[in-house]
Amino acid sequence: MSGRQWCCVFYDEVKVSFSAGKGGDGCFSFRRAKYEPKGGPDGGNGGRGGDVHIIADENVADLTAYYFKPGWKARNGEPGRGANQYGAKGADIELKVPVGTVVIDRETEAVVAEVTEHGEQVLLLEGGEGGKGNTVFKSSTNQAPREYTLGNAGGAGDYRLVVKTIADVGLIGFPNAGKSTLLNMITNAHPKTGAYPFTTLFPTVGVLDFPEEYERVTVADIPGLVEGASDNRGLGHRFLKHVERCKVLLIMVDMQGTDDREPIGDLRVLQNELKLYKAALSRKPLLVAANKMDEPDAPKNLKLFEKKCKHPLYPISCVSDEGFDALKAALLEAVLKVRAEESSGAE
Ligand SMILES: Nc1nc2c(ncn2[C@@H]2O[C@H](COP(=O)(O)OP(=O)(O)OP(=O)(O)O)[C@@H](O)[C@H]2O)c(=O)[nH]1
Ligand SMILES: [Mg+2]
Repeated sequence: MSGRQWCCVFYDEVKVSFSAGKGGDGCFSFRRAKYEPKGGPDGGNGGRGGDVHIIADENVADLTAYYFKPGWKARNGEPGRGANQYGAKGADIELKVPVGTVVIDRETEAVVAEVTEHGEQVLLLEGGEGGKGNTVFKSSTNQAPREYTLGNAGGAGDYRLVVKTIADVGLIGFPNAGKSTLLNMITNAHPKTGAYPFTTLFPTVGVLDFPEEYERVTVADIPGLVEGASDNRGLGHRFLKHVERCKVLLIMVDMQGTDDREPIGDLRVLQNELKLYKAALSRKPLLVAANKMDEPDAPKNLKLFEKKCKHPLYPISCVSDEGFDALKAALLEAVLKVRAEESSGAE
């Protein structure tokens, strides 16, 4: 469930149980006043139970709060009282979750809610209706009703909360390919980089600015994949869910072939992992960045790679920032194309 980076733990999937508040019971009461022996019914209605809302908040980074406190309950409605006093409504709870959170019912595995924009709110569970006090049952033929009803139970459920990162571009590659280095250089994000595998242990999203075009493209650095990731090897497929919503995929390959790796083999393995995880991922527009072009073996490897790579290819170096402009322009173009397709499809 978690990855360690420095002292931080990142939770992007947790099991929780939520319940809305029970409605307050209706009140059974008759007015009692001096010189008024048959005061008539005055039992008030119970208040509604509190609702459970999910609200997307961009300031919430992950689901840690729900890992440590998996059970949440809205307040019950207050019971009605004599003198026709209605019970107060139970307070709602607004559960703040990261943007991109999906709520899955653990019993049916159905997606019951999803929040994809900051501030988006979904009513997940409704509080129970309050019971009716005996005043409600008064009629011309029933002046002294003895009926009243109890409050209804509120909704409840066991869920799985899953965060799926929302970014335009998903940056994928083997550990050490230089993904985080690129994100550090071209976006405002600063994920940790290092000359050892699995430096990055959770997805980081950076914003790539295009001031002249008045455009912005978000790029998610996905922790290094390895062969068998879709089968849960390495950091496993748990991070592949973070590319499901990306519009465009950018695979980064180490063109130096560090540690005797073969660049074209790396590309094939990564593409295969995406396909094994979900066939739909392999239908997304795919660009390839050939990184570490400053290294001695890179030009020779690139020549072979170019012949076999069937996707738009951008040789770059994060040491000299060679090729960045072409790569950035290509990313913008690919993202704008998908955005246009999506908005024409939505019309
Ligand atoms: N020579 C050279 N080294 C690079 C280049 N880009 C990144 N590196 C180095 O490669 C190593 C790995 O870089 P990271 O950015 O941490 O790699 P990553 O793909 O994020 O790795 P994980 O987080 O483990 O998946 C670091 O030592 C970087 O300095 C490059 O263009 N040229
Ligand atoms: Mg990294």
